[in-house]
Amino acid sequence: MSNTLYDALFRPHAGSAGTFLILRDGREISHAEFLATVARFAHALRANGVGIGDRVALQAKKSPEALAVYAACVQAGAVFLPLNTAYTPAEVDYFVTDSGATLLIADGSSEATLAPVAAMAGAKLLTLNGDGSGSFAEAARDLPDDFPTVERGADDLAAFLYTSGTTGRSKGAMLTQDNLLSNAQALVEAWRFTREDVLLHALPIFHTHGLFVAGNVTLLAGGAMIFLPALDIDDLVAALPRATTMMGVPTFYTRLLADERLTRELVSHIRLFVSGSAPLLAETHVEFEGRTGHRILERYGMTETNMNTTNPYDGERRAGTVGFPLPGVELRVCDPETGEQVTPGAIGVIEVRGRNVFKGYWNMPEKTAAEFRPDGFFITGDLGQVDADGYVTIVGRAKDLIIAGGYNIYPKEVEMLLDGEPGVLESAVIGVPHPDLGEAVVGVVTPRKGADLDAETLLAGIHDRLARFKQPRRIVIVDELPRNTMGKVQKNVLRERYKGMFGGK
Ligand code: MLC
Ligand code: AMP
Repeated sequence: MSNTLYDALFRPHAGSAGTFLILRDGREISHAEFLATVARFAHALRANGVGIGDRVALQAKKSPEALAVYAACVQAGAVFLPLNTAYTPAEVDYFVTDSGATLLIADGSSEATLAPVAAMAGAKLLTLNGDGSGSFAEAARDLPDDFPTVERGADDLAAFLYTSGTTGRSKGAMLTQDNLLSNAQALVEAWRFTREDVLLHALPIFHTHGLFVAGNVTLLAGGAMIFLPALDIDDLVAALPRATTMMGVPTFYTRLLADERLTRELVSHIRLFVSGSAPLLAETHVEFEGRTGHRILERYGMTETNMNTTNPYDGERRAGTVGFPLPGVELRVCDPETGEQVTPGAIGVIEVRGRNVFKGYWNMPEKTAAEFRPDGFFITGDLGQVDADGYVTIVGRAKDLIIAGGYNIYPKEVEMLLDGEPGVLESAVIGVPHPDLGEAVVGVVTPRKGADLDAETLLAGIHDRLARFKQPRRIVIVDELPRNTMGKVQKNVLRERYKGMFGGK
């Protein structure tokens, strides 16, 4: 039976005693061991009612077993739906209900709170803990370690990744097997990954970056990953001498730079550092080169499109740019209003087309239609320009979006909650420069007449409904919000006013 993704990423490693995962405690898991777990998990999915095309939601700590759930979904023909571990039950409720997931697998510590959520959504709930235990693992334990891979074609769905929207309602981006495979192929080629590579992996595995860019690329190349639970600089320092590559969001690099143990010697075994998911300050790029001799390779992507552009492996990696479109990716810069291509070098909205671009938003045909041009180009909402040499630079965003530490926060979602709090007339949520996270969330709130607002009460009010990383780091209470002549809140004025709040650049 052919299964586009399984055949490329997993099947080639059947029976291989080569190391796939190196864990924090030094334990190593071979490709063959990993695939045996995957097969048992695929049986467990099937035994728990997951059919072909059904959605399997996972909100679990990073572990080899959590990664195996992804692979098991591929093998069993299910659609994998990873969820940020920071999401509150209220947020998980939305994703499970909206996607119509058949099964929700969650950490044991959230079982009690998620049980009513799963019950309401008609999903079965099983557990998977960070140490690999839990009722899902238990259900799989005695099942066979080979599984008849389900036939799936290039256009079949492999994953749903939810991205928030400017309306405040999250959208399930539907990614096909070919979206994922074609992008992994392009990246392996562009970044010269081979089976000799050992990727230092400290990213979460519920997003495109850690799951598909890092995971699929390593699997396709047949290499190994030092698989760390999260970003911890002591762990990175300990692991760097054994790794050949590392991928991270810019915070990884600024935190490394803040540590005096980062030296040329420490990274002498590394051949490539990759950064993405948020803008890498040119000065970080320059400082990192000064300290280590390595020019960080910056690339640009998004959940809906996988990776779009990359700086060159061999040519000049230009600080402040995201390089060139990957082979197979068409990129153009257009006037956001007219959709006409801008003159060369001018700023406009970046649009992309190619096998990397997702199939659409789940159950949202109008939203999908609104974000594609009739000729199939996807409107990214990122503002950019292409210079005379073809390097793409991201200069801003047409979408109202904050990126903190590589996580996206849509102000609208936060504003809707703040606006619903007692005594609030209205709010504007903005991102301001932050030295560690790139941007930090700030809520600017105006009180209703006579209301006595305070920041702590407001934060407590929204606490249970919003993941912590989306919550404002600071709330400012003002009499009124600045508006233009059309009555629209001028967020640029607020961003300017509060830009020095955290001392970021
Ligand atoms: C954690 N916190 C954050 C945060 N991460 N707040 C804002 N933004 C973030 N990104 C908060 C926690 O809620 C907690 O709050 C406090 O910070 C400390 O938590 P922690 O778990 O110790 O966090 P820390 O180790 O500091 O994590 C920071 C980080 C992490 C940058 C290492 O956020 C991270 O791994 N980010 C990577 C995100 C990613 O993979 N993005 C890719 C998206 S895909 P409190 O108040 O409780 O103390 C994509 C496409 C593409 O964008 O192109 O790749
Ligand atoms: P997400 O929806 O989480 O996939 O985030 C995608 C967004 O991250 C893009 O639309 C960009 O705004 C941003 N992004 C990703 N990589 C870069 C980069 N290298 N430079 C600037 N912004 C980036």
